[in-house]
Amino acid sequence: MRARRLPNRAHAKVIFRHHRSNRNSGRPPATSSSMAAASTERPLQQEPPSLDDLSPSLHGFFVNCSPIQDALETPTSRLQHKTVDECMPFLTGEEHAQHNRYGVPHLDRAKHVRFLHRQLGKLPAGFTSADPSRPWFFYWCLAGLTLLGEDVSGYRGRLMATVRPMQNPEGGFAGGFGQMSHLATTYATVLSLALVGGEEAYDVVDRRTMWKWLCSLKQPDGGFQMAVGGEEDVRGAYCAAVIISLLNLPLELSPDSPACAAGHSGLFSGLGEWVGRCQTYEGGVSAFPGVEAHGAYAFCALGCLSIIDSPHRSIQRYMNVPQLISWLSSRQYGPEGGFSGRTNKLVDGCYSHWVGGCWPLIEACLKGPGGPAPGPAGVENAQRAAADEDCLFSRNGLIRYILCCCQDMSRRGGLRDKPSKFSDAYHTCYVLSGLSSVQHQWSLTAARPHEAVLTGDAWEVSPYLKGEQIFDEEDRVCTTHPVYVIPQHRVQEIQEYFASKQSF
Ligand code: FPP
Ligand code: K
Ligand code: ZN
Repeated sequence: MRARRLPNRAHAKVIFRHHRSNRNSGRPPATSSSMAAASTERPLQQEPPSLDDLSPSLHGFFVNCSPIQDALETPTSRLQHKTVDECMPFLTGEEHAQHNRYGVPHLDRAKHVRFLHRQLGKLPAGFTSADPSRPWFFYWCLAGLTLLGEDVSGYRGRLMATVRPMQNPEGGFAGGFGQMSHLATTYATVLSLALVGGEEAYDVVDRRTMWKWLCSLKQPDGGFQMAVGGEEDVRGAYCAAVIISLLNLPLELSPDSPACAAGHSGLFSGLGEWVGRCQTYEGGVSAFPGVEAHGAYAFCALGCLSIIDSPHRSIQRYMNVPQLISWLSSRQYGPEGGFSGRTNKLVDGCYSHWVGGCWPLIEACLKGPGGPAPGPAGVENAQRAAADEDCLFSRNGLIRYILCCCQDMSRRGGLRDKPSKFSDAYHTCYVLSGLSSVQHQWSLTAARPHEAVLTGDAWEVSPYLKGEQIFDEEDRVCTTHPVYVIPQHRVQEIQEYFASKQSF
């Protein structure tokens, strides 16, 4: 019997809503002004860093609270102050048994690795509501382990056996046997298969039915529905572009696609325009045209545009880049150093990826393959900033938020949204992806000749070494492709395998 379920929303908040979200540390929250006093009372293995130690590497913006304070108190401003108070003792090193002279603790690899392996095993009953998201857990854990330098190919057999029954005869993967195919679970499954690697893993995917199913999701306005009859949003645009380009699917539309009636002839036709319509008056990107901009959707938009053409052409063509940069820049908060997902909301470790992961794509858009691309007026200032002062945000501010505030240093391990939240697989994956991106420098070294082809873009990566390094070298994590968020060689392997296949 086939149980029809509503398409599941991907955000982990939904998955973890039954968990207690606030942990009472049994200690009154420290305020920023009580910081100095508190640090002299509590003996530490090392003295907390002085502001002089921090200032060469961190702008004052990340050391002190903003001198400009809005006098109007609202629930929003109270929550923001509470978050600063919660983070401060972690940012100064006060909360950490060990830290370096910048107040930054080590990345506790062993604990995070153990946490992720545990999340791939049998989970407690509280996770039943997360059952339709099982492919997400595979992706988050396998991607997280890979970022920590673990070999995940040993999971190949188990993964193949688990996802095989989740593939539907109509194409695509569901979150479980007997459920409906969904773009998010299909995306997570395809990436998981790519992560474990190997031809037998790639061959689990039925590419012919996958192509047919994607054609049925392609809409007359150019976008993609997440499931047949489901919502159409920018996650769909990104997931579809990732799946199509990794599996080397034909770009032609099947004549029975709902998009054909509107004159579209290809899976990517009208997609850039549709994504462009999701840019809001704030400069950010919303789930679909007309709603609130959110960081997760900015990444989906830029990722999708970087697949349908080289980013220096497609992002410039479909987005107002100066406005997007202005909105992305506003996501980094001081003194926390982390990113928020939207205006007037709080920092959260997962936006280290959703927002932090936008920066390499923005840089590629501004610089193009070797040298600035000609762009509309207003882009030049940003180009100059990206060219000489290495980046458009504070790398050290973000690194400090991640290592100081996002690690669960207890036996549990794993990474988290902020100190008062529990770690989970979703945050572990995306905090580590963000850490990887901020610790490395990506550049587009070659571009495809024109948008009609998908191959030819070459991305190069090196450790980011400019300026003062506030983390220890052993805490640099592995690299991950800025568009696909799996290692570059895994992207290449799956693409080469399917490129070698003549047809379905
Ligand atoms: C708001 O949550 C979160 C969203 C509106 C977006 C969720 C989407 C994703 C995480 C990305 C999905 C991407 C793919 C590739 C499927 P909130 O209100 O709890 O958080 P906030 O206060 O930080 O906005
Ligand atoms: K959040
Ligand atoms: Zn989060």
